[in-house]
Amino acid sequence: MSAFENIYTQVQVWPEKPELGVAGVPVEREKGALFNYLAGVVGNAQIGPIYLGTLGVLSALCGFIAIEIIGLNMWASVHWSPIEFVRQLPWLALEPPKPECGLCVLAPLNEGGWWQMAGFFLTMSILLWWWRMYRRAKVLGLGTHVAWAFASAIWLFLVLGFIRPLLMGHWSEAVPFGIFPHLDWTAAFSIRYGNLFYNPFHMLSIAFLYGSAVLFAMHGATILAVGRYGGEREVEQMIDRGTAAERAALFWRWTMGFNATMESIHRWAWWFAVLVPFTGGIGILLTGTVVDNWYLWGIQHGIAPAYPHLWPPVIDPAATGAVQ
Ligand code: 07D
Ligand code: 07D
Repeated sequence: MSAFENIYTQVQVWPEKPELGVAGVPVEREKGALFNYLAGVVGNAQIGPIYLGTLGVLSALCGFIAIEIIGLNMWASVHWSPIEFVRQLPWLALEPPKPECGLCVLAPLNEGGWWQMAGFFLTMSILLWWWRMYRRAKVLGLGTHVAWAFASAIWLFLVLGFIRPLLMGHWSEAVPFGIFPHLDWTAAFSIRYGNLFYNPFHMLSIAFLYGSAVLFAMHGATILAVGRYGGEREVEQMIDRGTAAERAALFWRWTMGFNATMESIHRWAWWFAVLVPFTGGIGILLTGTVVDNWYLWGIQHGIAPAYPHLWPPVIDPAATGAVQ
C-alpha cells in the first residue's frame, strides 16, 4: 500500500527547524512555532508562528466583545444559572429590535440594543479580519484570491443582517444570534416569503454549494490518487506536466469525457465556492423587496403548479393585511 492510500495525512512534514517564512518578507519570526503529531494527522504538523498585528488584534478584540455581549445576554436570560446556560445554550437567543423600532439608532438595551451592539462589533471584527487577510497576502506577494472569496461570504452576511434590513426599513428583519434561533429564523423566512425553493437565486446557490462539494471531493481524491507519481506537487505539474498530471487527465477523460488542468481545477473550485454566497445574497436581497412570495412568483413564471383542481386560487397572505 502506498503511503498516500490513507484517508488521514500519513506523511508528516517535520523538519529540524520550523519553517519561519520566505526570504524578502519583512516579517522576521524566530519564535512561536511548535510541532504536534495530531495536528500533522489532519493538516500540517507545524503550528504557528501566528501573526496578529494591529488589524488582527483589533479584529480579535471586536470579536471578543461581540461574543461577550451575546454570551452574557444569553446567560442573563437563564437568570445567571451556569447549569441552565450550558444545558439550554443551543436554544438561547439574542434577538434584534422589534418592528416598532424601525431603523432606530439604538433600541433600549433589552429590546434589541444589545443585539445592535453585538452586530456592530461582530461586523467590525469580520471586516477587520478581511482587511488583515488582504494585507497579509500583499505582504507575502500573493494574489488576493482568498480575501475576495471571503468577501463573497461577507456579502451574504451583510445582506442578511444589514443591507436587507436597511432596505426593508426594520432591524427586526435581521437574523437573531443563537444556534437554533437562527435556524428558526431561516425556516420562518422561507415560509413568510412563500417557500425559498422557488427563488431562482436560492436554486443557483444550492447548485454551487453541491457543486463545490463534488468538485472538492473529485479534486482531493484525484490528487491523492496520483500522489505516488508526485501529483501532490500540483503547481509544478501545471507548468511541467508529469506522469501524475497525464494519468489524472486520462482518468477523467475516460470516466467523464473531459478533464480539468492542474490550474483550471482550482479556478473551477474558486468560482463555485465564491458563487454560493454571492448568488445567495442576491436571492435574499430580492426577497421582500422585489418579490413578496416566491411560490406565487413561481406560478407566474410557470415553474410551480397552482393546483387549481385541489385548492381555490392562492391569495398572497400579505395582500390580506393579516400579516405584517
Ligand atoms: C465548517 C468553518 C468553521 C465554522 C464553524 C462555525 C459560530 C457561532 C454561536 C456566538 C461551515 C462557528 C460558529 C462562530 C457561535 C454563537 C451564538 C463552516 C465551517 C464551525 N450561521 N446554519 C450552522 C453561522 C446563517 C443554517 C452551524 C454563522 C444564515 C442551517 C453554525 C453565520 C442561514 C444550519 C452556524 C450563519 C443559516 C446552520 C455550523 C453568519 C442561511 C445548520 C456552520 C455569521 C445561510 C448548521 C445548528 C458550519 C447547524 C448551521 C454558524 C448564518 C442556516 C452554528 C457564524 C442566517 C440551516 N450555522 N446560517 O459548519 O448545525 O459552516 O445549526 O452569518 O444545519 Mg448558520
Ligand atoms: C452564512 C455567509 C456568512 C458567513 C461569514 C462567516 C464567523 C465564525 C468562527 C473562527 C453559508 C463569519 C464567520 C463569525 C468565525 C471561527 C471558528 C454562508 C454564510 C461571513 N437550502 N436558505 C441557503 C439549502 C431551505 C434559507 C444557502 C439546501 C428551505 C434562507 C444554501 C436546502 C428553507 C437562506 C442553501 C435548503 C431555506 C438559505 C446558504 C435543502 C428553510 C439564506 C449558502 C436541500 C425551511 C441562504 C438564498 C451559504 C441564501 C440560504 C441550501 C432548503 C431557507 C445554498 C441544500 C426551503 C433563509 N440555503 N432553505 O453559503 O443565500 O451559507 O439563500 O432543503 O439566507 Mg436554503
